[in-house]
Amino acid sequence: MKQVTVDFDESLIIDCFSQGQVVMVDALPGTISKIVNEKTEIVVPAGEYLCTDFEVYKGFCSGSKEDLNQSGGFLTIKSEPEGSYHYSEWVVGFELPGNKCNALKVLFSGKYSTWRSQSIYAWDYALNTWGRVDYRTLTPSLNSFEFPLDPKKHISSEGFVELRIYVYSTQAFTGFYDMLKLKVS
Ligand SMILES: [Ca+2]
Repeated sequence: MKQVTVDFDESLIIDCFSQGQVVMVDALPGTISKIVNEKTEIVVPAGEYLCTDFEVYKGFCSGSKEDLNQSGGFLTIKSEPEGSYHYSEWVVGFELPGNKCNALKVLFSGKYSTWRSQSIYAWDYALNTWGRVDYRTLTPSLNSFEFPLDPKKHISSEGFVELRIYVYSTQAFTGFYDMLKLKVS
């Protein structure tokens, strides 16, 4: 909540009401005091952040979220057949101690039993939908890479970030996920 005093203007009052904000007329002629319900912006300290949870929607999983926290030890997901394709689909959640930063990146390291094209989506809190943020083919050797997210779209007002990892193929496969973190700078 923030109180500001602005020059009196009828259109401003109407506009404030239309946004669900509270407007109070001040005792001083020609001015009003406006109570604004501002979105609180909390800056996330620079550093690396580990996932808080994950959920597998398609595929057979072994391992835990701790496997994603550092190199060595894999979270593995074996694809699940459905119709004439094999799928793996899982969602990883992060909880940042804030909702604003200048630069946000995903750090990923993993491989597949055989070459597979992997899509990573991030939940877009502005559009309320998944948006694809990375697409590449991963090899059976460890693939380590990073890519940016948009802090304005991909962090909720409560500091949540969600990533969805999606792969499908005509042939069965297994994903070996070594590391999945966020980096804030
Ligand atoms: Ca690991």
